[in-house]
Amino acid sequence: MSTPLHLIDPNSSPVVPAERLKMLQEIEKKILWLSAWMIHNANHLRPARDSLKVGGHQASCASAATLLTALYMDVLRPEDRIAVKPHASPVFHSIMYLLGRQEREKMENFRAFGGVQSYPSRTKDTHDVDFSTGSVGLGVATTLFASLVQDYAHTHGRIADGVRKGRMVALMGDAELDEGNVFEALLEGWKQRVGNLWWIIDYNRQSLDGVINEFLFTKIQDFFGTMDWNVVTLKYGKKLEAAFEGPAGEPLMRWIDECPNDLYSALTFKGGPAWRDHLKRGLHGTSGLKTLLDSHDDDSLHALMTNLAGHDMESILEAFYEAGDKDQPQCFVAYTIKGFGMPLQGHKDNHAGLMSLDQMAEFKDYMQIDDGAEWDPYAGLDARPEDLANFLKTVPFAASEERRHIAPIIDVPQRFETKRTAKAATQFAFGQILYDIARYDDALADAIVTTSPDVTVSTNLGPWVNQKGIFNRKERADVFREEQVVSAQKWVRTHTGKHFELGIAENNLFLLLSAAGLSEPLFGARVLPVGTLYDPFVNRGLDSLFYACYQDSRFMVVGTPSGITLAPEGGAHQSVGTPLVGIGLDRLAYFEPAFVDELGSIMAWGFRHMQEKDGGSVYLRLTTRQIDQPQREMTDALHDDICNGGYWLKPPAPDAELAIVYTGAVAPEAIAAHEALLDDVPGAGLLAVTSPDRLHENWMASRRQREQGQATQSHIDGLLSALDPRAALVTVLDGHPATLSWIGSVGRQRVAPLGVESYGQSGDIPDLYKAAGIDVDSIIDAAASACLARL
Ligand SMILES: Cc1ncc(C[n+]2csc(CCOP(=O)(O)OP(=O)(O)O)c2C)c(N)n1
Ligand SMILES: [Mg+2]
Repeated sequence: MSTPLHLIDPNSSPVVPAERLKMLQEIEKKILWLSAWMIHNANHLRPARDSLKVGGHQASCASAATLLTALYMDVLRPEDRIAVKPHASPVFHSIMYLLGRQEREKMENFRAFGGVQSYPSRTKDTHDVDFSTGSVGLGVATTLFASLVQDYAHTHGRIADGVRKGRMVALMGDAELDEGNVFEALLEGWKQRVGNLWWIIDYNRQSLDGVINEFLFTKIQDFFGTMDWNVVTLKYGKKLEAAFEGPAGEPLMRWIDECPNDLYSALTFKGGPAWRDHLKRGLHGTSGLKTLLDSHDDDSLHALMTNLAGHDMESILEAFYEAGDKDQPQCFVAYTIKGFGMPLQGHKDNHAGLMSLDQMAEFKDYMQIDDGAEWDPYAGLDARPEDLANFLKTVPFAASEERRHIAPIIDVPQRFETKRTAKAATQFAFGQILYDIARYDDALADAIVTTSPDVTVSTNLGPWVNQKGIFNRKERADVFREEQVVSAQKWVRTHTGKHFELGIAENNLFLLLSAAGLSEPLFGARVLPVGTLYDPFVNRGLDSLFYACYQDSRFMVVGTPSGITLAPEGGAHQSVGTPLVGIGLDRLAYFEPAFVDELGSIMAWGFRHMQEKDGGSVYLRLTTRQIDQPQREMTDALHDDICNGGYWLKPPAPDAELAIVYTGAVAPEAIAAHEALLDDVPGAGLLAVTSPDRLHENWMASRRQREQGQATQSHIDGLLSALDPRAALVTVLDGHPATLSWIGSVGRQRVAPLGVESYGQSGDIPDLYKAAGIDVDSIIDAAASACLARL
């Protein structure tokens, strides 16, 4: 190689010097090989210990190999962030391997414990994954919200020194466009005027089961065009473009344009002779056809007919450099072939298809890889190892060793003060705490960003928004205010506002929280995101919530109002299973306080937990029910107990025979039942559980520690040790009874679990609590039966 390698001047033509192009094509070959081999090795050469197939997607990798090579080996810079389509994980890791950022051992352990993950994972892969992918559509949409978050962090001066603004990029499968969340995000992006974003569609016209309608691309152009995106179609590679200028060029182009996707795929699978045969029949009598066909042998005819732009390095680079850093979202429709270059190419069943041993032998031969050289980065290439090594050293993406940033911790008071009123509801206290933070206007207020999917006012974020304003890339005045229309809400939209006003799409809420909760590692910006929604609609965005936690994003989500306690609102607005979501979801700490002073402790703990290395996100399940508040001093011990998940509101007498264990809005019923029972069961205890999740997690952790010989006692073990071992427990909450019933297993005590198992009926609290069996009488009855049963 004589030409020095250098960064490309986008104004020069050709976009990339010939020698560089050649090297990129060699690297592409190597990446295609390594990804296919990684999957083959896992399926055929690694000893199996169970009857499950390992799997992997060789054909999906092949269709994305050129695009990802172009991106990582040439176009991307360290500050750019990319979501790679799930099934191209082996391609991504092969690229990292060539860049010296992935170990061979992990590649050999693809899909095994501790090895390369089936789908790129921020938390389980150890190398440079920007956004996890897996559940199709979510990674794509996250890039849109990450772009908005990056803009937010910039306009608010929160980006760490020396961190440069990057492009947000998604390399997506075409079938990801079937996911509704992608379109929810598109519309929101339009409203928020998102600018810096590339979505590159690997347009192989195949999904898992089938071949996609030939006119999908017209709809893509329409959708994206309507949302003010620039759509770039990458259809023909350079060879085909040249052929269109030659003999029978125009008819050839028409023939390809009109060729149904399934026929094109079938011919791609069959190869040169089939192309020749169909062209002869389809273009019979066309002048120049014979010259065209005679100038190609079968292999070169096949190469010509499959020369789509998504596999043509030069065409791809031209398009990417043309897009540059434009502040308008770019959609690239890159025509590709699923299984390109492999014996599987074009076959409609190739999604999870794996090359057989014979096919792999043929492919290996074609790639010129010798036995034993399968993992060798240099084997089989038409490039000298030292030239390749030198090239890899100059790859712009790899210029920076560390792409994950750290931001300073924001101080949070031990707890927030709440108003001392006789009656209060946790939802209103939540709004008041945020309002107070806004008024203090300190570093904590600066770090908090809020968002809500069209329920800002009804979840009590209004006072915060009035203080801090709405963020939008395009400033807009509050017309109602200017026109002196009296309203409690001030809706001015500015670059410096601190609330993202979202439309009603819970997927968007969780994806925005997910992106904002990654702003420390992605942008070096400490941002503490707080989102609110009606608790039942946690279910609507559940996959995105799981996805956000899987990425270890850090946020606080408030589900309010919740349960059947929202009574007359009734029907589908009642949430029953969300406490179980709170318990079941890793990296999410679920709390359901009854009293507002508890919330003051929990929110402060939450903002700290969101910043801790081994911390996580926080889910608060709140209510609009106003209940009597205890007039008490918040001691440090009580504060700690609240944050650890529970405390004795009425401690039991020594060896008491009964305890009522409650969570959340049913506190008045639990208190009343407890008082009523004291005559018959003197010394009965009343246990307030502020976080069934924290109690459970801590109990499980201490069990594991005990099994390893450590002397520990979990918080719930400690609390229950005050009771007689044969005591009865009545557990009660406005949610599924399984949320608390496990507490009986802690000390092997008899449990009467009360809670809500069905929903959908309007009513008032007395009627609904009675129907669900969580009213005072039901608690007393359950206690009586449980006490009798233990005799
Ligand atoms: C939400 C979700 N549903 C289903 C799947 C299973 N699945 C994995 S890939 C795939 C089809 C993907 O097709 P496409 O996006 O076109 O990818 P490519 O053709 O590039 O492999 C499906 C249905 C999934 N991963 N996520
Ligand atoms: Mg596809």
